[in-house]
Amino acid sequence: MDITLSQKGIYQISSPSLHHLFSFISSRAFRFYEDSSPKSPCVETYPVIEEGVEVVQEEDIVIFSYQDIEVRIGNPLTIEVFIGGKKVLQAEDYFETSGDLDVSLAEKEGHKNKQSDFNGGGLKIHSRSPVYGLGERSGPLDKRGYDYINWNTDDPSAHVDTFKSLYQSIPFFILFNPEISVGVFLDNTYRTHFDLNKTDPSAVKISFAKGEGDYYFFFGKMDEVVSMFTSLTGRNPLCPYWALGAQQSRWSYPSKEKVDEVIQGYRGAGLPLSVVYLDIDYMDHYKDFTVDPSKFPDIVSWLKQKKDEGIVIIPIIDAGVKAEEGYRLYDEGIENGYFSTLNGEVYHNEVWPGDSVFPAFLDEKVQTWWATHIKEFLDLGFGGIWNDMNEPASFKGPLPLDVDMGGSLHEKAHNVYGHFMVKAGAKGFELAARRLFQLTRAGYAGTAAYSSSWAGDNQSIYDHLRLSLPQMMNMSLSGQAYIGVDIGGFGGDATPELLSKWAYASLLNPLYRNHSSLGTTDQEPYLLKGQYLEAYRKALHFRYRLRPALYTELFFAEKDGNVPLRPLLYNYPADERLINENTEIMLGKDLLLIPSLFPGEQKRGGYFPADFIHVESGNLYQKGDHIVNCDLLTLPLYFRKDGLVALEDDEHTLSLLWGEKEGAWTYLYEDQGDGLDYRKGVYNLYRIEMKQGRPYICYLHHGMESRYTNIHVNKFEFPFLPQENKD
Ligand code: MIG
Repeated sequence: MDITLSQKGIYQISSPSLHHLFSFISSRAFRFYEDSSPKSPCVETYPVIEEGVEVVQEEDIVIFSYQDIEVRIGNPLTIEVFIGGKKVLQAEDYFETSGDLDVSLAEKEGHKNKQSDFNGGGLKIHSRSPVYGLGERSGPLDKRGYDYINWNTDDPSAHVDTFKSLYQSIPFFILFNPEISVGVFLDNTYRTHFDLNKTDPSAVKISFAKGEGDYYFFFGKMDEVVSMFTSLTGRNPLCPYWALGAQQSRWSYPSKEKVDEVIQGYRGAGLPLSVVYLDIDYMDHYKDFTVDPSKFPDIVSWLKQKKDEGIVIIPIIDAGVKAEEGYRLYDEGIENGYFSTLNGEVYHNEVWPGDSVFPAFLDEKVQTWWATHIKEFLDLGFGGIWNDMNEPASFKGPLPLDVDMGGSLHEKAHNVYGHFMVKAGAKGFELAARRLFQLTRAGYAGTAAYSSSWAGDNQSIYDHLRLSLPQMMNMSLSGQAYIGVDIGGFGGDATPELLSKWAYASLLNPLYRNHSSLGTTDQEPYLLKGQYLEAYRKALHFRYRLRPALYTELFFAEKDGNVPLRPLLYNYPADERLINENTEIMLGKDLLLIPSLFPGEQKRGGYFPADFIHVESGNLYQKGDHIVNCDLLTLPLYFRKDGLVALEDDEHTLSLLWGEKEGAWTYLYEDQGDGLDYRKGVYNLYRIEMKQGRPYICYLHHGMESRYTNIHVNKFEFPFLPQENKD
């Protein structure tokens, strides 16, 4: 084994089996990677520790130490990590094998073969710890016992627990420990396979089909691990304030009359609304960056009119571009060689517009070109961009693995195709000098820096209502702050009960969007009747009040890598009861949602990790198990008795949820709601603290006149009567 200093702080380890580089990023993070690792799609630069690293070489082992962390790398490959003398990680080289059973007959009968193509390399980590992260997945919060494949996949059938892939691939997970959790990020964009204590209950095995083992390890409390991961890979920039309001979508609202009808429907039913999406049918023959003038005549003045009415319109943009001479985007792309190629010829497949080609998004020139079109489209008056079909999805079979997507073949580019599409899109927002607001279906680690995500095509089934909680929590723990699912479910027909329960269960999701597929029953909330309408309205009204809390959480998500939507364990890591709590979710440190997830349910078990107060009744629930109301007309939301939550009653009035704890405090962030001036300091950040029954407001940053002129304590529409819970 040979150790040399390759660059300042970066050590080369060479032996017949090792050709790796090592560097500390901090005393709680390091990178260990093959020296042939390519440029990362998401990690730009990071601080390499140059001073204070000690390197000791023994026969077949090298020991790197820095402050209280010690990393021992052995040959053949083993990795052991000690912090303060305590072992926190043990791993070794791993090659997934194919097994030697002949599976050909079983395959003929239709059984899937279990042979592995993940024999490019990998790592076996000795661990029995709960596992979180991995981005958007089906299955429970704690991923132990499951295995997942990182390969962005558009599968419209109902996502069930055994699905191995969905639209996004974030090859990052957290091995939870209340003191020192371990974050592992394999920055390899080829197909990768993560077996989380499935075939071996004492090990997590990660392997890749091709490419290099490029690993980052992070150590610390769960919140610190996520924050280190996002500081490396990128964070959601703060969304505009309107993005926290109600959003309505459908495949499709085919004309401006229909959109106006939806807006009127909301208004007429006393439901607030902020955003309406235009799905593919607004386009002229599904051509990106076109608007069908027969359906949306004079789009610019219509968009202006909507804006004045307080409604933001967001169009969908698909990855596949119609192959049609005379269509500007196609012609420009052909002329400049901007489309993906196979054997030197532009590659064609089929998507919505029919014969289609695929921008070579991995090429920077293509990104710049795409950005100019995004800018032009935004300039018409659209408020954001909804990116779809960017796995990329295609109708005539998957794209061959050797399609060149911009200097990178499909097998390597696949998992980052959507990532680079939205990176290009984000450049378009910069050109237009607009605050970023994009949604994307596909993504990789770090995609959050360019786009927010929704969880794709769920269905109008209770299973998916239940899935939404662990799915959001794991996406959150994978570094995605602004996320949501289609409220009411996309595929299938939502019953009124399911729809209104979904409105409650999504209350804390930053993205609050009702969306539904072509051919399904209409599920706009104003079509609901009686108690279902009342329930949805109640959810929406409270949601609007929650916006300051959501905004503040999202501000800190960008600034510090705070996780807005949280599993309860994030706030209460010592409480083992919470390791696989799939039916409750928190926003920040003080808000807890315990929604109904079953039809017909009126009451359910609720576990309170501390003393909480129901926001409507004022009932106090002491730490522990309780039976709570979750009928249609009860808001299933609680706030921490010792905490403080700032709600917005109207544009100028804040009201505080306060459980009468002296010294309870919260931060509050406020800015102009849109635009980029907040980056130049035009914002306010307050710390509000309760002292002797009164709120004391301390400016941490004072950059503009506050729009809040009134502040009430405990005064909001609902009666607030702190009292012992009698249930
Ligand atoms: O597969 O544009 O996930 O939200 O409505 C259909 C039509 C293509 C998939 C998206 C969905 C959207 C739909 N799209």
